[in-house]
Amino acid sequence: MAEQESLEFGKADFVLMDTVTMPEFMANLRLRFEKGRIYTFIGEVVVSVNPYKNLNIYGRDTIEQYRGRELYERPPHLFAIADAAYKAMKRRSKDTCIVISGESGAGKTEASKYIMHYIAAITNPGQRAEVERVKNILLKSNCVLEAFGNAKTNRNDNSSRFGKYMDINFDFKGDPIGGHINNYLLEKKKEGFSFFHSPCLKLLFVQLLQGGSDQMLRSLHLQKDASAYSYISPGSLMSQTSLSPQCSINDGAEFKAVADAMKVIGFKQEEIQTVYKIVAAILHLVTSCFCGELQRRGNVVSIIADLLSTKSDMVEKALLFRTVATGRDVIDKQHTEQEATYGRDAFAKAIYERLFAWIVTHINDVIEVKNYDTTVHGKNTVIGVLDIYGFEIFDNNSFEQFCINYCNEKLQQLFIQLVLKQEQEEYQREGIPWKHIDYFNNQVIVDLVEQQHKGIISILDDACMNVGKVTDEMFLEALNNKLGKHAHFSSRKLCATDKTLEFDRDFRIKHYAGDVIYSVTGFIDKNKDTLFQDFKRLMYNSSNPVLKMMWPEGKLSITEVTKRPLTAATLFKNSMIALVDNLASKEPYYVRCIKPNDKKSPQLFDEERCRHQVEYLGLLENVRVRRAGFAYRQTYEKFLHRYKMISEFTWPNHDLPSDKDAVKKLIECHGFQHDVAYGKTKIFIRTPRTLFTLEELHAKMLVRIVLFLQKVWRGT
Ligand code: AOV
Ligand code: MG
Repeated sequence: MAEQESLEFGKADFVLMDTVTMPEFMANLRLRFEKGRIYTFIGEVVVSVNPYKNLNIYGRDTIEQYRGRELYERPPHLFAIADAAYKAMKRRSKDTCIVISGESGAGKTEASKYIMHYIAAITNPGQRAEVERVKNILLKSNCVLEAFGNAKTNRNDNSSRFGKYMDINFDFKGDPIGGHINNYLLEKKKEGFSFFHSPCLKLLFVQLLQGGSDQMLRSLHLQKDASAYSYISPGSLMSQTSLSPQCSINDGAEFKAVADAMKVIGFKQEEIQTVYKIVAAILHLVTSCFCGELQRRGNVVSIIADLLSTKSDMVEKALLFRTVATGRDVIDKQHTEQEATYGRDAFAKAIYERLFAWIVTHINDVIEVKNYDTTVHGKNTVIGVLDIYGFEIFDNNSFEQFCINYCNEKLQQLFIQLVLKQEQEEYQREGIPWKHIDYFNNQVIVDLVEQQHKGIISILDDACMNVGKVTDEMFLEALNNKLGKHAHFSSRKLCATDKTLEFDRDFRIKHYAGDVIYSVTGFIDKNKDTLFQDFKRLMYNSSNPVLKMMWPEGKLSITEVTKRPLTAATLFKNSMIALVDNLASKEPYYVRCIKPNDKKSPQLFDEERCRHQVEYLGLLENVRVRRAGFAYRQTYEKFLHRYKMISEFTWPNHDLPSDKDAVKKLIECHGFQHDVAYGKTKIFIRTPRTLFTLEELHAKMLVRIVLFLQKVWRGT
């Protein structure tokens, strides 16, 4: 349990509440928020409330206070959790992970950065150059990935539009020697715009226009004046990003920071050039119009061709035609205007997605652990940090929100499995008297989305199998038929009186964190995520080696492409299942982030909004399980192995009938019997303090033994 700062700041650990009730929980959370104490423990879980203001609590002096200390010795902080994960990894050679969850704008990304910052600060005391290099890249990678993958939404000004799981590898000394980043589904398009439109890219464009030198902009065929691009409305570049004047000024500096970070990471000058060429090409691409327009804008085509290092006539052909194989013949079929627009948008999206993936791969290449010999250096261990897009509800929710919210269901399920379920099951298995604590198990919603054959993703994939025939509305119809009776699914068709839903467009999922209405519009297209093969070949034939590398499958000719690729939803589902398996294989530490209000205000503690989050995150249940539970457990055998030297009854060996009896004797002779319970195979210790005392006794005894042995050797 956390050291008490002072009661004026409320309770540092919710486990210390007098009664475990919602009003008391909320009163403590509010009091601490108002006093600037944004972190509170629930045992080893950190609850964090976004302060929406800069607090002076992340500096060097604070880091020193947490370094190497036990979790409960210092006031709650992200650093305490980071240190606990680090210690577990170092002391016990355990792979650990820190899972940061909470809704959009709750403070996950900021938390992940402070955690990384802490780990970087406490490692490599010997200043080894290679370790410094790796640390530097790990830290700088954030800046680059955020520039390409974050955006302003109406929930968060710096919203992560991609999920990130970063593994940091440590050597036997506990210093970072490498890492690996996995990224998950990048949102490429916002609903409600008739042209390709990505909020992340917009920010990049603005940065580029503000920060790029005149010469650079000229080479990219861009004009410095952003208003020149306003003709790409609806939703013009500037108005939709709603950037304030201050923000625009910062974008110049931001541009430089990103360029510098790319250099530090090891991107070569030509590669950085290519990155900007691609960004510019996308901008030109989305501003190009079609058919007669395209001819008149021949200039745009040649600009795109120049930026992508390919030929104008090939770009034009890929935009206006597609190659189809009919039996043995291969013919060029001209697009309708609609097809051409679709193709162009898909192309722009795909270039952007490949660019992002390439950046991640590039970072991974330079931080990959190479030449680590475990036989010489011992085990290489890992701390994983997960920062993903939080649960979100917009006015118009589409395929991306569906994926993002499903991801949050998976993470909530993992929390339930590891913190609420397994814990209680273990007490039961061990025969420890235990009153079951109820909680809402969201597995039912996870199944609704991902179950084979019956889940929403399967139904969507089935719909996508019927090429060109099935519309979004028919997909909704299939959902209605198959899921009509599901308690967490509804649509207007099924519930005619529900006026919040559109008759033939919407369906609703009752998520663990709230009801979300999804519009089916675009589900099929986004799931199929088809890009005409012609674009892949166009890019593969680029004379720019970086671009060529991004499109390896462009090598195949039309007659060789046979396999239907997995759909976007299935790929996402598979990546989520793999992610959860990976996290479950590690020792998890949790940060549960809460968003105090929807106004980004540092003052306002919106009681209603906060209570809702406390409820759906299952925090009260977490306190109950933790409070009734035990901080530490160990098999009798292992426990004896470590502590037998602190009792005359067990040292060097005991003559009691079983290890369990020996442990009982040991515990009683130190007077800890009121703080423990004896299970079938394990001893359970309620408070960390007892364990701490046992450790002290163990350490003292070691000193005595050493002194004794020295005496023996000296023959005195
Ligand atoms: P998120 O990652 O949880 O949302 P962020 O970490 O981006 O949310 O936080 C949103 C904003 O809140 C930040 O840009 C900061 O202005 C502020 N903030 C968060 N944590 C702190 C802190 N510890 N100290 C000061 N300000 C903070 V999303 O990525 O949208 O799910 O997808
Ligand atoms: Mg984020």
